[in-house]
Amino acid sequence: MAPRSRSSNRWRFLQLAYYLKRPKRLALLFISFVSVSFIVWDRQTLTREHELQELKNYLSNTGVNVDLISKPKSPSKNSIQEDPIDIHRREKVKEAMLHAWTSYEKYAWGHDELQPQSKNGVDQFGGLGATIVDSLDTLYIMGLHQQFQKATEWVANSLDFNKDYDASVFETTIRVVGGLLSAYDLSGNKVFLDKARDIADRLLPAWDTPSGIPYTTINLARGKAHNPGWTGGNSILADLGTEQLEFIALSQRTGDPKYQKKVENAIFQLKKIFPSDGLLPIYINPHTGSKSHSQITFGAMGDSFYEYLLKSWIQGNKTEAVQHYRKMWETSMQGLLGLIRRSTPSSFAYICEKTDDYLSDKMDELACFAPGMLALGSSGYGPEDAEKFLSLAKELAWTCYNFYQSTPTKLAGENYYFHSGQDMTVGTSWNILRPETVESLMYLWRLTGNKTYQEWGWNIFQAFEKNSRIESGYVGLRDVNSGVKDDMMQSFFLAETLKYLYLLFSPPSHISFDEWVFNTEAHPLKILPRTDTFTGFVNGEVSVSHERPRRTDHSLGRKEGRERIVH
Ligand code: DMJ
Repeated sequence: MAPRSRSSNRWRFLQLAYYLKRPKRLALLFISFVSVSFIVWDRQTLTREHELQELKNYLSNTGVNVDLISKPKSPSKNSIQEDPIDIHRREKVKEAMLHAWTSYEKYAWGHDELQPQSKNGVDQFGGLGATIVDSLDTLYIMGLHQQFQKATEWVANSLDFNKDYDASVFETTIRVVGGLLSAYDLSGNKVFLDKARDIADRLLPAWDTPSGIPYTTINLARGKAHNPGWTGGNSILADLGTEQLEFIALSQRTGDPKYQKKVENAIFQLKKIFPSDGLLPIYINPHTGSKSHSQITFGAMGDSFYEYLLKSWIQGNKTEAVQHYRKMWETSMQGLLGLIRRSTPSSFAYICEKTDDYLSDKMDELACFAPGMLALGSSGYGPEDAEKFLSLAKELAWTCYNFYQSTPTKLAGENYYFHSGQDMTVGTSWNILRPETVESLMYLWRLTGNKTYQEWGWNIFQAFEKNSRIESGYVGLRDVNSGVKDDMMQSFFLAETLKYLYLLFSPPSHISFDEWVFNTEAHPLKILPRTDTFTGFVNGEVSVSHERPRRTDHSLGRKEGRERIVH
């Protein structure tokens, strides 16, 4: 008996009853607990601030002017209310980005893209470090500071555009000009703006055609532009109509209207030939400015022309100067309604392609950006049309999600055919890590608040993790039925797919639609006051009077942008 009593005596301090009988000791214990917690918390804070200060000192010593994302002064409303599942999923996506980035860093640094199986770098864009430039804003938004810093140094010291290379004007604009401008808007580091101007100046001669419709290809070192043979000498609708956001943004930030004039002139040329249903064929003749006989599609070679009509209106603050964009977009959306059919037996809505008067029951996964676009544009309509287009957006998103769900790997093929009684069947069966469906899910989730879209996005993310992740990066699939892998990590996987997924699990106020507009490569551009006015045509060219915004350009909301970053 004696030993048991000694032992219970020894542990009496751990029993609640002991303290309930001794209130003074209870009070002392409580005070000690609070003091120790405070000391530990304070030490951690000091250490973090010390690290931040060290990094700041290092940056200023190396002459790099980057604003670091500041630690929020107090937890934001959003972080308090956030769903822990969202936080967990966001972290998983961030980890995926880190895996993609470190693989690229290890095996392909400085090259355009990584071939993860061969562990090689390849230069499909002329050797402009496309993955680095495309990833800058994703790294920034995800709070991957060290990686962003290394990428910044590469841009400042190694990015060289003087390449004897025939570059795609479209790809270079959306990835490089867009990526640099977005990094500038987020960080305020002028090196990005200077580089954006350098590459844009090299692209600009592409617009020197009799009609002002740009050529699709230009030699970056020599400035010689042309259209490739396979287009029959024509320019491509999605190319010539997807440069407006970037070049307008560049004019706004430099105060030089020449960029904006070129790209807006192309739209005014299209306005002259714009049909009553707002649907243009994919080939436009740059010499005459007329349509060439070809297909109408919301997929490859047509898609982002429609996206930029809407987004140029949003970028222009929906002001009088940009009303024509909205009008053209609404006309095109009426035309889009004429391309919608529903499958049997499950009634999936899909967007047909059209040649002459013939509709073909085929839809590209690329056209899955359309649900997001429709949702984004729906609020500019009156209540009835807003409801109609939002509801179409939801239907199309369901179809696109089923492009993924209907395959054994749960990843979508490149395009789908719809046959009577069979719903959808995969046509071209590869998957190259494209973003369009998760892009639309992000828009729909933000604009409807319906968490179902997050669930769909999470399922798609898990399918990428299962099928596309390998030890040295992420690869596409040669076939979504068999799961056989390819050997390419597209830069848009880091620029778009992972960024949209990350934002799908972040509060909508992070890079909010009220302050930012995403270019077609998912690079957010800050919406600035549109200070110019369209003053008509002079010698067949658009004339705009342009005033540089009074406040320093990057100060407009840069701070707000930083405060909304999710770490
Ligand atoms: C991206 O480069 C852009 O989203 C473009 O508008 C379409 N193709 C790819 C992604 O699929």
